[in-house]
Amino acid sequence: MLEYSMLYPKATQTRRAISLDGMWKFCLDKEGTGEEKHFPDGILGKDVIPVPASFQDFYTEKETREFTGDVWYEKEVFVPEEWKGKKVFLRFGAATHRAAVFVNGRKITEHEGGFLPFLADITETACYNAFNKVVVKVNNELTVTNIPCGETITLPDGRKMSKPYFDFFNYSGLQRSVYLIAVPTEYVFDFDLTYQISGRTAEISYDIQTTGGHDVSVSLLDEDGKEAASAKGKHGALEVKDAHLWQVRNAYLYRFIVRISDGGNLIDEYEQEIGIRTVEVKGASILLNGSPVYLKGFGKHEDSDIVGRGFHIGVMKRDFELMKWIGANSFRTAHYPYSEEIYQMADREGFLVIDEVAAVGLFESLMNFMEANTGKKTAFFEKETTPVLLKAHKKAIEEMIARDKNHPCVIAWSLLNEPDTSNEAAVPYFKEVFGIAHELDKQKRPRTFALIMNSVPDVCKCYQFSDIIALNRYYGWYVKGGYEISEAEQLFRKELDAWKALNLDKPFVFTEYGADTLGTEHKLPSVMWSQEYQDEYLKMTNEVFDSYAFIKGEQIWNFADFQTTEGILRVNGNKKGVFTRQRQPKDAAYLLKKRWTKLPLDYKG
Ligand code: BDP
Repeated sequence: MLEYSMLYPKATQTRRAISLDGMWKFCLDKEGTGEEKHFPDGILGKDVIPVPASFQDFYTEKETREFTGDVWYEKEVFVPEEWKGKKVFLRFGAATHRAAVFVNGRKITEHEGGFLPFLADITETACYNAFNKVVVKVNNELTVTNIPCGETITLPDGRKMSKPYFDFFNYSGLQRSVYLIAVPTEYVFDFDLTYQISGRTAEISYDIQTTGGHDVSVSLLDEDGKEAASAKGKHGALEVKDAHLWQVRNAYLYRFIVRISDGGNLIDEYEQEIGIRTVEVKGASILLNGSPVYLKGFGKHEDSDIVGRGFHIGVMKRDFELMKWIGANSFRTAHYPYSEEIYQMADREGFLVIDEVAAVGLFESLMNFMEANTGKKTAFFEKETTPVLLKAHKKAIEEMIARDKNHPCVIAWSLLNEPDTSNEAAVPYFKEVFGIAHELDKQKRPRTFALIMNSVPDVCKCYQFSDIIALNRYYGWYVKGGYEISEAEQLFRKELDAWKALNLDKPFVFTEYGADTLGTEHKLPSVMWSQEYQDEYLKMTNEVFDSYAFIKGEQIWNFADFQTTEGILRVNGNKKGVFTRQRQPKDAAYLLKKRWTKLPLDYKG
C-alpha cells in the first residue's frame, strides 16, 4: 500500500499548490554532525542555492563538487491561515538519494531513493498564518542496499568519496521541484485507468481511491473542452464514442476529472490529462492501438551544464525539439525515473517512453560494464544484503508505477539496467521484481530490462522474464573497434543469429549502442573518437538492425554527451552523444535524421 498520494500537485477548485522553487539556504555537513549542531532549527552560514538543481556544478572547489555525505537545505515557508482544516503537505519531486525533512525543528518524514516523489505531512506541525522553517537533510552516499548501487569509500585524509557502480556522475540534492500543497481531508488519493478500443468506440475503465466514503463522479473533456463522457461511482467505465486515440507523434489528450461530492457540495476535485491508447506485445510485435510500432530514439539522461541532473524546463524543451527534428519517436529514461514534467511533455508530443527504475549498477565491480567482458564470476544477487536491496528496489518500482501509470507515453517498464544475470541467484530476484510490476500495473504494460553485453543466450539466466528483449550492445566500440569493425560486425551477427535460433517470438529492441565521439574531432580516414568513426559505426550497426526482422527498435546511447566520474575511460564525461552536452548536433545526428525520417512507424511490422 502506498504511503502517500503520488498525484502531481495541482491547484483546482478544492486544492492549492504553491511552488517552493527558487533560492534555498544551503550548506555541506563535512563532519556529519548537523543534528548535534541543531541544523533542524536552522542551518549554518548564508549561502543560497537554486532548487531544483544538483548542487555540484555551481561551485569552484573540487571538494564541493565531489562532496559525499549530508548536505542541508533550508527555506522559510508561509502557510496561509485559510488552509486550517485542510491536509497540508510538502511535496518533494525527488531528493537524491535520501532525505529527512524537518519543520520548525521537528522531524516529519524520511525518504529513501533519489528519483521519486514523496510527501511530508505538516498538517499538525505547521504554524498557520506564519512562516515555517523547512529544513531538509539530503544524503548522497551510495550503497549496495539501495538503487542505484555503488560504494562510499573514505580517503586517507578522512573525506568520503562516491564510487558509483554506474557510468554517470553522482549528482544529488533537491534536483526536482518542491511544492507546498493543501488538499481537503477527504481527497482523491490515486486512480487507475485501463482502455479497450473497438472500432471507433473506446471504453475507459476507472478505479478511484479516495480517503473517504462520499460519492465520486468522473468526467472526460475533449480538447475543445466538451464533455465526451461521464460516470458515477469509484469504479466504473466511460464509453467514448468517436474516440480520438493517442497516437505516436500525434497525441490527443483528454482531461480526466474526478470529483468527490456530498450532494451539491464539492469536496475535492482533481484532474489530469490522459490519452486513450492500448499497448501490448503480441508475438514479435509491439502494438500501439493494435498497430505495430518501431521504436526510434535514445537512451537519455537528465544531465546538462551547471544544473547537472536538476530539472531544467528549457533543456527539456530543447531536447524534445531535437528529438522531433531527428525523427525520433521514443526514449528510455535511463537510468532512473525522470522528472514528471518530462512525461507530461512526452504525453503532449506523442513520444513512446520506456520508463526505467534506478536499478543500475547491480553488478559486482566498479566500472562494471567494462568488467563484464572479462567473464569474471560475480554473483551479485547472492550477497547477504540482497534481500535489503530487493526491498528497496520493489518499493521504487511501486512508487514509479504509482507515479507514472496514467501517462499514455509510458509503454513499458524497464526494471533493471545491465544486472548480473550470469548466475542462477538472479532468478528468484527477477521473479519478484517482474512479478510486482505486473501486479501493480493495471494496464499490464510490457516489462523489460537492459541486457549487458555478456548476457548472451547461453549465459543470461533471466531474459525469459522480459516481454521485450532489450539489448545494450557495443560491437565496434568496446568490442573490436576501429579497423577491426568488420570483425565486430561478424560477432554482432553471430550473437543475433544465436538469439534468432531460440525462436523466442518476442520483440527485440536495442536500448543501447554507440561510440564515444568528440564533437571537436574530425579525421579522414576515420579513427575511433572522431565524428567520421561515429558515422562509420552507425552505418554498420544500422545494416545489422535492418537484416533481422525481430528487431523492433533502436535507441542509441546517448542522446547527448553527459557527465561521469573522472577516469581514463572518460574524457570529462561520456561522449557517446549524438548531440553535444550543449545540445548541438554531431555529424551522426544528420545520418540518423536521414534514416529515421524515412523509416515508417510500422517498419518490419
Ligand atoms: C552501458 C551502461 C551505460 C553506459 C554505457 C557506456 O548501461 O550507463 O554509459 O554502457 O559505456 O554499460 O557508454
